[in-house]
Amino acid sequence: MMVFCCAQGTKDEQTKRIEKELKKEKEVLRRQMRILLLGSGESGKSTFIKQMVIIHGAGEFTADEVRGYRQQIYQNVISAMRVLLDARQKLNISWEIPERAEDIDKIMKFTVADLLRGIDFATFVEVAPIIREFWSDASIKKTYERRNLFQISDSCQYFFDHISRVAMPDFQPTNKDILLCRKATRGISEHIFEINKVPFRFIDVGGQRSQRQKWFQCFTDITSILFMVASNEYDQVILEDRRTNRVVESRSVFEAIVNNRAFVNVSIILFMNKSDLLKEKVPKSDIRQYFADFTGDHLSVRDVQFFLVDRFENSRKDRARPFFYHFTTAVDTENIRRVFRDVRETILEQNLATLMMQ
Ligand SMILES: Nc1nc2c(ncn2[C@@H]2O[C@H](COP(=O)(O)OP(=O)(O)O)[C@@H](O)[C@H]2O)c(=O)[nH]1
Ligand SMILES: [Mg+2]
Repeated sequence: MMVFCCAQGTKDEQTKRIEKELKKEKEVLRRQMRILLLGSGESGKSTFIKQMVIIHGAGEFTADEVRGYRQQIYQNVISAMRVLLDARQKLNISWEIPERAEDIDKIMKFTVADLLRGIDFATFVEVAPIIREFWSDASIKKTYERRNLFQISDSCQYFFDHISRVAMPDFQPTNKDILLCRKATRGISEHIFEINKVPFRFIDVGGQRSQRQKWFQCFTDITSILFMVASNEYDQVILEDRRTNRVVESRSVFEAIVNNRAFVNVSIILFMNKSDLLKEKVPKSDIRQYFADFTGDHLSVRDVQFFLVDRFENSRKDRARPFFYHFTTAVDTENIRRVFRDVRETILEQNLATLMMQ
């Protein structure tokens, strides 16, 4: 009898302990802000996370990460030059200095598999002078001017312009280099930062069509969604089918998210990103050629920005819900510091409002 009692007592204690722990875990989950980053490929989701590392995390990247980015930058440079060489030929633009054509194979010989495996310094330093020569050729510049016709990374010009520094044996990528470096996200990665004693968990996902079925796994217990749009993409088509306008694609993804019943209590914040690149593009590329319903001054960056925001806003079925948006430049740390200060307020307020309703 005595033994039985004791066992009973132990079991009760155990149950109590488990219940207490579960409660604590629930409390943590309740307190933790779970922020899901969504948006099509190359809109700036992973760049935003890098900014969180700089602003609210360690402040800098680890030696291992920096080494990884260094190789990734070599890869970015070679990949982009391959794309330009291929496009120059397809667009039939003649070389300014025809002898340069003799070196084409030295760049085109890299296969996609080589590039995925990673490029080491010894390999890069051999091809860097050739790439610099190519970049200085008027034909490659002309090809680059027509880049909305093909698929090339937004950051390649920056790295071509800095190729001498990048090719130095002691090249250490700066934060700016790291922010501009492009690496496609596969799968799901989570990053947690404590901001003013509140834990924020950011969930970063791949954005391309093939990656989107993985998004559903992250849809539970979300506090907020940051939806990224590359606003400079209005004259480009998507990589996946090379036909659909990138903004149209992005809007239809947004429409599905914003009207999803799973998110009725989730604050959705739109980031109209790549404002710096939009400013460069607006005077060169007339938005009316791609969006016939554009009214306003096609040379005004503001008009273009608000036209794009309106297209996203009017995809919402429940217009009574608040709509939050920001014009951002994800590679600019000061801009993101400022924007995220506002966003954090919105997230916390909306979260509180939801908790009060429960
Ligand atoms: N100039 C500029 N480049 C950006 C901006 N946001 C992202 N990028 C670049 O665009 C590329 C794709 O960004 P990434 O964050 O990988 O996009 P993701 O696919 O949504 O994760 C990277 O090379 C970034 O450096 C921006 O606001 N301005
Ligand atoms: Mg990414």
